[in-house]
Amino acid sequence: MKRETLVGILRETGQLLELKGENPFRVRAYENAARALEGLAEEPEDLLEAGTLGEIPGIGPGLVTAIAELIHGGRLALHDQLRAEFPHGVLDLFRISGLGPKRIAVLIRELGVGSPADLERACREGRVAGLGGFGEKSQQKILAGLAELGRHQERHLLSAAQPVAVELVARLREHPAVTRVEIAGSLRRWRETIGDLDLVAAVALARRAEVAALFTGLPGTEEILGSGDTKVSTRLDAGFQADLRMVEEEEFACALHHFTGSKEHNIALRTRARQEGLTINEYGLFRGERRLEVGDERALYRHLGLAWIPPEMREGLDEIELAERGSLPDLIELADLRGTFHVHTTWSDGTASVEQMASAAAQLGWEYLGIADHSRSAAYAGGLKPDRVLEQWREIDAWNAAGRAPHLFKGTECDILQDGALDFPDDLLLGFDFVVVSVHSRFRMSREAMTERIVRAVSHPCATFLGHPTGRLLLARDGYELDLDAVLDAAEGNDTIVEVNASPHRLDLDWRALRGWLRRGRRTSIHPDAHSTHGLSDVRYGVGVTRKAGATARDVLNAQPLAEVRGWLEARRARAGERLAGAGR
Ligand code: DGT
Ligand code: CA
Ligand code: CA
Ligand code: ZN
Repeated sequence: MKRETLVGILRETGQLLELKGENPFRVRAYENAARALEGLAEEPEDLLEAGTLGEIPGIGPGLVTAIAELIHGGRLALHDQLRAEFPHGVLDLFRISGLGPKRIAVLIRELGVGSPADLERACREGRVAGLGGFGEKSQQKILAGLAELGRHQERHLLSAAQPVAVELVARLREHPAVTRVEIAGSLRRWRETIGDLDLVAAVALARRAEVAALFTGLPGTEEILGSGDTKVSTRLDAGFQADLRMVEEEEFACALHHFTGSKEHNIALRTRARQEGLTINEYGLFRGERRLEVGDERALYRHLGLAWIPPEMREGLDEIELAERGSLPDLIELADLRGTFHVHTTWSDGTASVEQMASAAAQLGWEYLGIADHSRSAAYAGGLKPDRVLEQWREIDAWNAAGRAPHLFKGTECDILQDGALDFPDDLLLGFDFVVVSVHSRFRMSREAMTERIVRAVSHPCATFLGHPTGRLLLARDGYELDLDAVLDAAEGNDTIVEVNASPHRLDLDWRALRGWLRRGRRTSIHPDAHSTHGLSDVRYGVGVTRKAGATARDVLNAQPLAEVRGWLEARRARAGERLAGAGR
């Protein structure tokens, strides 16, 4: 067992005991032992074996037993038991500066806070300020602590890194010595989260110091981690590291390829090169000592007998095989989208009116927009009662009757109730052009119950789309316990489309599972879940992960023209009407 794991478990045990309000001496025993082990010159294993672990200051007799349990069995029963007693995210609350265990215990008990995300919501809604012993000032402090935590976590949302990277590239491109510069790494592959940012530039050796100085002096740079002729690293105040690699012009294509990764893809490609008697590294492609001319990535792949593989697909799956057979998919592009579904307005919890959302969609060149405000049970999100739904329909009908563009579809994001029933009666559901069914409450159910719940919902004749299928919030909350395959089976059986929720906090369905869904011959649809006009452009993240899954425009409902989409929705609705009438008879 690694020392840091051992220390981490002891420390967490102490923290959780403290949250429970346990005897402070017992709590401190765990923290002291963790600290003692951290500073130990010898290996804890060796001392345990020699029987001298208990002689180390800070390690009491009870703790020797606990450490022995960890070293021998890899786990601590007490720790497991405590973990099960508290929501998964509570330990992250300890990482917020200025927040101690006593106050965390109050937040858990009084507000049901189970993670930093919960706490942030509670602060924004002013519920923390209202607690005894907290007040407005501590609420502000907690928010600042949360922002700090967000900046220093290990991974970052695609949406946090991308604009920063685009800006850095633009600034580098302005320098006359920079002949080429591109984003590489996981960001270029459109991974849903990013560890650090990688950039590759072609700069003549004599001018690299100038470019390094430019890069380290860019606004938003918090710290210079290293600066040399080939690599410059900085820490940005956005919270992550940026690595700039500088190479010669003739090396650029291979360097860009190398630092784009993924590592798995690179390894597979290298193996293939070796079979052809070639060597690839970050500086070039070689036959023996001789450098082959590689002007761009296409040339690199061509030398290996392969079609160019889009960065999104370079994950070390089956992309090289597909490139070899010439059967790489013609991936969907942002410009292929003709409209979207699943957007919110001021009718529920959105910040823009129907008309404003429609105009923004028109600006994006879209032919249609599907409005989907919350249903009645989503009270926290201003869910609509049936009479309000009818009122909203009148507004949308009037828009369409006036012949305005884009065409608006009448929809709802209908809550999936605890038992899998939908939140509106069937006759109302039949009046919508489309229905997104989503889980918004009671996330913590058993895997069986949650699976049964969602299977029932996606099997409803009116369920057009399954919304954010796993409920995950990236870097904040795992998806619910779920047999996803069973849900996908049911969706397939009912011709329900599983959405790609393009909110950068969700990107759900995950692209790995989406590959499987597409391989069933099913379509998806890319939805921004927008709560503002600005939010509509989140579809670009959805397109990124949908490309990762290998989707073409044909695989995506909202890449189809209005007439076709309307026809499909109408046919589906007619069929739902027949099925419900048949069931009622
Ligand atoms: P990240 O930063 O964790 O989101 O993921 P990446 O993919 O950006 O990884 P990073 O920044 O560590 O390295 C950038 C690329 O450099 C990576 O995708 C592939 C390449 N690379 C890094 N280390 C290795 C390695 O050990 N072997 C090979 N073949 N490639 C590597
Ligand atoms: Ca990276
Ligand atoms: Ca890196
Ligand atoms: Zn939702």
